[in-house]
Parts: sequence; structure tokens; C-alpha cells
Amino acid sequence: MTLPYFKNLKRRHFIRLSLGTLISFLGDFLFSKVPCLSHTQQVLDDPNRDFSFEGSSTLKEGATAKNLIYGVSARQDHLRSDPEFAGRLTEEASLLVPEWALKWAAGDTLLRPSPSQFDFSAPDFMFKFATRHNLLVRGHALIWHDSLPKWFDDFVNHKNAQQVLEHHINTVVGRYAGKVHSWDVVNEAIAYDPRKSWRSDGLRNTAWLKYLGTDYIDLAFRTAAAADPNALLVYNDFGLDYDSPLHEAKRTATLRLLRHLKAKGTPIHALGIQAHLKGEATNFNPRKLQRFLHDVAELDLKILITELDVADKKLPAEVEQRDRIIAGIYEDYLSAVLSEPAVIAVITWGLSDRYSYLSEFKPRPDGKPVRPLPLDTNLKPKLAWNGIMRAFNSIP
Ligand code: 9MR
Repeated sequence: MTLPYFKNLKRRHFIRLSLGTLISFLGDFLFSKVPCLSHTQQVLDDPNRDFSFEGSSTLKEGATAKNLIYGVSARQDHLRSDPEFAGRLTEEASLLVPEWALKWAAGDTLLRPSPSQFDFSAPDFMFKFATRHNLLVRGHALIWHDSLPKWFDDFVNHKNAQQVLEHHINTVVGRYAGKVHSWDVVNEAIAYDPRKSWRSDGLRNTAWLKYLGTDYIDLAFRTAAAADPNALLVYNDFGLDYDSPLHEAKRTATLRLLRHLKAKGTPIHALGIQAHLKGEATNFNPRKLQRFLHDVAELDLKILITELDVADKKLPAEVEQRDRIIAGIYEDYLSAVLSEPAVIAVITWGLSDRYSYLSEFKPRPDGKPVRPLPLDTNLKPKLAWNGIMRAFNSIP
């Protein structure tokens, strides 16, 4: 354990923590439905931790001062209906990731209504918004096993898979060529748990793999490179952050895939690390993560933190304590990551707690609103915002 709080714990603290844990779990069991990991809270929460900082007044400025890009993801419906939110986004960020608009299908948005059709109304709106406000755009995501339209499974087969992949990438990447900072060309191609994969390379069992074999990844990158020679082409995945056998296996499989692609001459330029962090996790090891980042950088690849947020589902209800823990995680994680010079961008998965996918995907059992992002629901900076800013400022 390398978290600073943990290092300083003495034996008697452990005894107190274990007793505290027992009492807390008994309490939870008897009186409440809320899982309350009190030992974790004590490890992660330092009521005296200093989150002050000096300098920039927006995350965009703080990042730019260190030659970094700070960006956020957002849904087109939120930008359309909430000008106050849209305004804050343009103040804080210099890059926008459409959270839905460039997926084949997400929410009620269908980029691919049928095998022969494209509906560009949502992404066109996002690109117009970005141009008007001088924002870079990241394209997310071209080839993914998720967020596919209903017709996909019935329509795609061995015979047409290559044509479907090329047609999609040529049409979408071609339409926005020259306007995209980076594309997530392939998303989440490695199994959730590569140790349990039926393949030695740990690749996820997707329709693309089934019909096209391992080379679908190379094909996707080559097609994207031809359609937009200026975009940075990214492989994006999750589960790379912690000191656990699961994440270690994911890092190993990822490095293996990246090495394989580089050896083949695939036009891949960067790794995207999603970094959906967990508020209650105590197994973050900066040195292990930095080692991994270094190994990636040695392949002549850039690194982007692409979907950063901190889930608070298992954190205490009390807002001040919850915010402190979350802010500490933002600062510790980013300080570790940003010591690697190959990291060029930090993107949070949303900007304000007003709109986080976690409200739906990981709601709190006590029903209280989640607080995983830099701004609160009133669009005011929280301690998490300070934590990010402090990490930016700590870059030499
Ligand atoms: O935040 C996104 C949510 O609104 C969508 O319903 C979901 C399915 O398209 O995708 C969420 O974003 C995911 C991202 O595209 C890829 N990495 C994991 C993200 C959270 O699930």
C-alpha cells in the first residue's frame, strides 16, 4: 500500500480499524441498507488535508499552463437544453467528447439507424458547438462491442464484416476529417478479465473478432488513418489503474496488444486510459501505474486519460467527507500519472454532478445524489476541482 495515509498507520490503528470495521458492518447490517466501509474511509480520508492552490481560475488554464489538454465528455441533449451548463463547459474545458453522438447507437441517439443509413444530426450539432467555442473534439468510439444498433447482430456476418467496418469508419471519419483531435478507433477490445479469456492474448470475444480475427484491430486503425491522416488514433480501455491481479492482467494484455500492433506497423498513436476510479479503493500504487505508463511511452505512444471520474457509491453519505476523499483520489491519481511526460490530456467523464452517467449506472444505495465530478450540481467547483488543479500545478 503506498497511499500516504496508509503508510503512516501504526499497529494500534489497525486494531482500531478492525474493531471499527466490525462495529460499522454490524451497524450497517442491523440499522441501514448503506454499505459503509469505515476502514476505507479512515484510510482515504484525512480531514486536515490541504486542497488549497494558487494560480489559474479554470481547469483549462491550469492544464494549458503545463502544456496539457483538459477536456470533458457531454451529451448533446444536455448542451442543447442547458445553456448555463454549456457555458460552464466552454469556460472550464478546451476539448469536448460527445458521450453519445458518435457511437453507433446510444440512448435515443442512432448514428446508424440502418445498415445503409447514417444520421449525423447529433454529431453535427456537437462539432458546430465545438467550432463556435473553440473546443477540440475527440471522437468516441468507432469499433466497440457495445452501443450497437439492434440490426447489427442480424445483419453482420463473416462475409460482410470487413465491408461494414470499412464503410462505417470511412463515412464517419471521412465526414469530420481535419476536425478531430483524436479518435478512439477501437474501444475495450480486451476481455474484462483476461485471465479468464479463452484466448492467450486475452482479447474480448466480440462479433468483430469472430468474423475478422485479431486483425480487425489493425484493419480499423489503417482504415481510420487513411480517412483522416491528421487525427491521433487511440486504443482505449478500462481496468488499468489499480494494484490488483485483475488490473495487472489487464495491463499485461494491453501492453501485449500494443506491442503486437506496433510490430505490425499499425498506425496507432496513443493509449487511452479510461480511469473510472472507485472512491473506496485502497489499492492504488503510483509506482506500478507509472511503470506501466513508462512501458507504453517506450513504444513511442502518447497517453490520454480519457474518462476520469470517481464513483462514490460506497463512500459515506456526509458530503464534506465524501468530497474530501474524492478530491484526494483525483489529486493522487493525476499526480502519479502526470509525472509521465507522454501523457498529453486529461478528460473527465462529464464536468458537473448535474450530469453524470454514474447517477444511472452506479447510484448510491441511500438514494443521495452522486458527486463524482469536478463541479457540483450548481456548477460550482468542488474540492475535486482543487484536487485536479493541484495535480496540474505539481507538474514541474
Ligand atoms: O456514459 C455513457 C452512457 O451515457 C452510455 O449510456 C453508455 C453506453 O453507450 O456509455 C457510457 O460511456 C462509456 C464509454 O462510452 C466507454 N467507457 C465506459 C463508459 C461508462 O460506461
